[in-house]
Amino acid sequence: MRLVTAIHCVAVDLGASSGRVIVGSWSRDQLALNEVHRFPNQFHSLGDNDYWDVPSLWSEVRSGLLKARHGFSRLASVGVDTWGVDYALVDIAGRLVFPVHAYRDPRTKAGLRRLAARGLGAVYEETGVANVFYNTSLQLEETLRTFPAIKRLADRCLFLPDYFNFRLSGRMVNELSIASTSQLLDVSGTGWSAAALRRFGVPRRWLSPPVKAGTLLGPVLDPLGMRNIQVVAAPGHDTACAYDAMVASPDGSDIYVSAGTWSLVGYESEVPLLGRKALKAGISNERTGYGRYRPLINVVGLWLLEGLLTDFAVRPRRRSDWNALITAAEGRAAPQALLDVDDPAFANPDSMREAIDAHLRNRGCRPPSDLAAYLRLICDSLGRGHAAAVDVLERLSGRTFKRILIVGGGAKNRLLCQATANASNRPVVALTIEGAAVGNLAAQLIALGAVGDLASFRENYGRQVPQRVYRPCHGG
Ligand code: LFR
Repeated sequence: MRLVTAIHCVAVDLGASSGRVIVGSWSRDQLALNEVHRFPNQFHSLGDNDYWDVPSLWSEVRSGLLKARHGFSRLASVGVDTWGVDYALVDIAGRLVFPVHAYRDPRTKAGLRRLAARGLGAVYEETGVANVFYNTSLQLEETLRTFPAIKRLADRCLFLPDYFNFRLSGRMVNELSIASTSQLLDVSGTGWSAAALRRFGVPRRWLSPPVKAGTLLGPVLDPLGMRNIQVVAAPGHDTACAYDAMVASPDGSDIYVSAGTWSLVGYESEVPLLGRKALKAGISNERTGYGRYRPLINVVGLWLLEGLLTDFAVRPRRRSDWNALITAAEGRAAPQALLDVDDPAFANPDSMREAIDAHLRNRGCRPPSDLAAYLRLICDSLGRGHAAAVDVLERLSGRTFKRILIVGGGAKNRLLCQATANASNRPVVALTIEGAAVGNLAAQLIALGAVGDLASFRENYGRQVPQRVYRPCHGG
């Protein structure tokens, strides 16, 4: 259908470091984006634990929706995506019965050690998801062990996008892509894994059979004053949305990097990538909102830079400030040694600068002298981390990846894109778009019947999306 009058949809895209509300207007097979609201996000530490400020997030979602309604007289729908794995435990009325922990909370480390002692292979065979300390599986296990009464108090486990969908529509559902980040979904179907639920002690009644992206959840609830807006279950996982925005070659020869707080390096497939080698390489077989597989590797990502900016007490705001910092970093000498981006010391340190300095000193290297030199070190190290992930995915899948497509904040960082091209010896195509929001909007447009399917969305969107190609260059 070639719409002439525009259809306006709202994407609520919540990231671990920032959130945004974007109106997408689709007409004549073109998507125009309008960011109406953006806000910082972070978790808060209290004692030994880390928590999300859910009421504030909800208040930002509402502010964004009000701004969207103010700017656009007819909004057709809204969809929500967030980072993976985190969840809210609620009673039957949707009231929070437990604080919402942030995934970097170290509370699950003992659980991961216990799991490792029993052998990590079984849970990987069941779920296809790599064993990392922040998986929902281990988080729920820790809560149930520490507070057994929670079993009675909670009626439902809603992943964060599910929870915001519930606040908007009153419907409690678990969406497939976000469910697939939990390490509780059966890798061979689209339902929950009975073995994994048993293993982690998670009550079956807390979860409902996952719905696919595009499910209509009903109109926005009355108190929000937007009754004519449909709530659509977008792919709830931001990475699934970002992958949907990849205007990839249909022959499957592209590999993706969604470069934000994390760098998620992966591809789409009809089949999961399993086995001992995949387990060892830390490959997670997450799902698209439509049921396909996204075998991917989590690389630490621009979280390294986030932490450093906090340590240096600077935060470039405008594009020009970022450009100045990147130009300074480009002028720095190549680092003596690169960071091993798999070092768990970078997961949630008190000071990222100290963690990086200690990591370098342990290897007999001097730490960088200023922020620009740290940025150079981070980009070169992430470039090598991306390349290593691409190589292992290529080797284990038996595919050939000719190009790397990058979306997210990292796509705007030319130093990172060039370092990735150089280290991987492949062209890097940077799509300087809000990838997650675009994939979220695509799901809404498909659900509303304005676009046939994801393939036709990508084909149309590919003609308009700004792309910059970085070619490998080893000239120093
Ligand atoms: C990226 C992301 C990753 C997930 C991590 C933790 O925002 O969603 O895909 O592994 O956050 O949830």
